[in-house]
Amino acid sequence: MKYPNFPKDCKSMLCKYLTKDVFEELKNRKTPNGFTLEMAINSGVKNPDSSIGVYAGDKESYEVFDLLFDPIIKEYHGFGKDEKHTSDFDAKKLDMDNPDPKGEFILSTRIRVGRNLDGFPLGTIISKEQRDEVEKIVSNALKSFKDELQGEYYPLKGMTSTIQEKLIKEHFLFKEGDRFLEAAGLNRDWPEGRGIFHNIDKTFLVWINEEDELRIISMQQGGDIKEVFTRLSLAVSELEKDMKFLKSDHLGYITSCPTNLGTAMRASVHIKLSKLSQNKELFKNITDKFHLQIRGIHGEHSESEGGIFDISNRRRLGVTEVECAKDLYNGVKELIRVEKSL
Ligand code: ADP
Ligand code: IOM
Repeated sequence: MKYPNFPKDCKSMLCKYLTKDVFEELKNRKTPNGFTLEMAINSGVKNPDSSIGVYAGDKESYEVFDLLFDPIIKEYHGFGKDEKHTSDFDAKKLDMDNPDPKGEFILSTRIRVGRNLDGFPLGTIISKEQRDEVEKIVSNALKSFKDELQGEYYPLKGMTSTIQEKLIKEHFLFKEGDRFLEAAGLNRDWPEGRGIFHNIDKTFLVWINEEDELRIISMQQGGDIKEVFTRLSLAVSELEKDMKFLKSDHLGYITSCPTNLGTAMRASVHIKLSKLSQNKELFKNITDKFHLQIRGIHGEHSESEGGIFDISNRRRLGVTEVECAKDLYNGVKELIRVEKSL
């Protein structure tokens, strides 16, 4: 394997941190599951417009390829090699009102966490049999969910394209054919082993075997972050009764992309900021100050439409779940304050 030929304007963290020295040091290493440097960097090599460009194959990847992952983790989360991650998913500690009580700016709120099962490699190198097994374990556990969390599992295989497209358009389902995931090995055997569980109102959803083995999601119209968080916290603790998630003291919940380590939580709102978004510098200054990320209306790598943005917490490791939700709340309060003043 040769050192990759990155284009000159490449801005991904892979381009930044895969120096020739790091490459030489790591190029012949392998995790016990057979995950190599070539596999870890393929997504960023094939897609120089990646923001990060690196994926893990298993928990061990973060140790075996530490020379590459550590600086990325440091820059993205501000989290150092000797730090310990702590969790706090206690909804009672979220002392917050609805940041947009009149519903003038926030269209909807969504909070998701990523999870992977202990005892299995990550989706980048999972075998078809293992992936099917994950689907079985998770969808069976969800069958016993009650009350508001009660719902049904819909495998992707056999779903009509009309239903699939409608679910994607309405922001409930992951998209198909993502080139970043494709190059990471995450789309192998598509659509086998993938699917979506949701309750009747589609306020509680679980994606099975996308970028992570589970994406556990709570969402609803409007800006009640606390209600969305409370539902998610309950759902995650119910799932934890039936399965063990992959985690470590240092990195928290282990995910295939280093941006999701720790809480693996992305708490977001779809928010209309018609005026503020015209002033790109001011918009960026506020989102940077409050540790927020700006995405387009159809998720990562998509564009905004009609002045509506997907705003979410950026830090996920070295902060608790409660702090992730507070990052979103504090930032959104400020964005609304400034939007109103313009
Ligand atoms: P993830 O959040 O799982 O990392 P994406 O950024 O691809 O993945 O988003 C997945 C889907 O969730 C997309 O359709 C996106 O528009 C939708 N979404 C994200 N945040 C919200 C929100 N606050 N309200 C409604 N839909 C949302
Ligand atoms: N989480 C992952 N999809 N993403 C950070 C990809 C990238 O742009 O590198």
